Amino acid sequence: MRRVVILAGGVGGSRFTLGVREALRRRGEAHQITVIANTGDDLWLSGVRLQPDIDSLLYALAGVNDTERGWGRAGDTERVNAELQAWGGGWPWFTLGDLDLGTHLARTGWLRDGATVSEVVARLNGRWDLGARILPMTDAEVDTIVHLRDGSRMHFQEWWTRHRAARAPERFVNPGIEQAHPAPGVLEALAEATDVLIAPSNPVVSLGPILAVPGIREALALAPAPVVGVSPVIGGAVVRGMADVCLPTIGVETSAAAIAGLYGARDRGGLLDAWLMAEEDVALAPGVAAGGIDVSVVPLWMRDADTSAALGDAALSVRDDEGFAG
Ligand code: FO1
Repeated sequence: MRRVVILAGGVGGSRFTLGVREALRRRGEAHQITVIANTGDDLWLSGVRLQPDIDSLLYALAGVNDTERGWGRAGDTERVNAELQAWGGGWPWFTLGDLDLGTHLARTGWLRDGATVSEVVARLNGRWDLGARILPMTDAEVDTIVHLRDGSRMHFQEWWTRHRAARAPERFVNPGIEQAHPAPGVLEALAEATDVLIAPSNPVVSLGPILAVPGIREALALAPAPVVGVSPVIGGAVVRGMADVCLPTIGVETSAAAIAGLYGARDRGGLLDAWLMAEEDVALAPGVAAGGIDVSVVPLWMRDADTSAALGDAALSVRDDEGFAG
């Protein structure tokens, strides 16, 4: 049984997870996929709890996501949102689709009834046959706050969707994360995994919060499986999202090699055994390898089911290599 654990944010994480699921299906191998998802993007708005990364994964795995817009449900309408905004509720720059609101209402109701975040996410998992299990990184509320260089601060979602990351960030913080615990099942999944994959998600605001939950880095260090990361940068530019605005806050260049360096080699106190980087960045491969990380140079563009499955297969192939087969 192949037990694959993926650490992921929203859109990049969803595409990559779909690719891994497709690769495993094509291989015909018995498998379980567990996605440990970022909850730093979560927020309260108009009395409902939103979980953008969890919902992106959920909708994408269920095949009901809006692929053009990149978030929300395909074919959604916005009647409730129009009415909410007519009342002056919500955020004028933020759209809550009608179908999407059904998810938020269900989630908020269960939370109000006393369910934990992971119990709620388990219920969301149960509606569709996802071929994967999504776990929140933690049950604690640790929403990402952006401290701007002008001295002000705001919720990550406001910075991202209202300001399109145009206001210079100084740092990103997740208040309370030092006291947070990994959600039930997270540490067990890492201990039992045959493959641990770090999706090509934003290293600062998607993977950063996951890795900041006390215990998760330690569990990665001890995991018996190889830890394989996938670069979110191709040819020196981010594939999607605005990681290039976030990386300077932690002093990291927007390059496949610099991000590999940020994660570091597992046998030198870091996270990675292997790093998948793009053909466009092949010149940087020797530098990454010199840092003690096995490098595979592969096509990283996930344009469709076939290219995503090929990338998923490349990530799974690391363990198939002799060194990790045990
Ligand atoms: N992104 C936008 O750019 N504009 C929106 O109005 C918006 C609404 C929205 C509602 C629910 C949800 O789960 C996600 C939503 N997103 C929206 C996407 C989201 O803000 C970000 O892309 C992610 O959080 C970044 O990972």
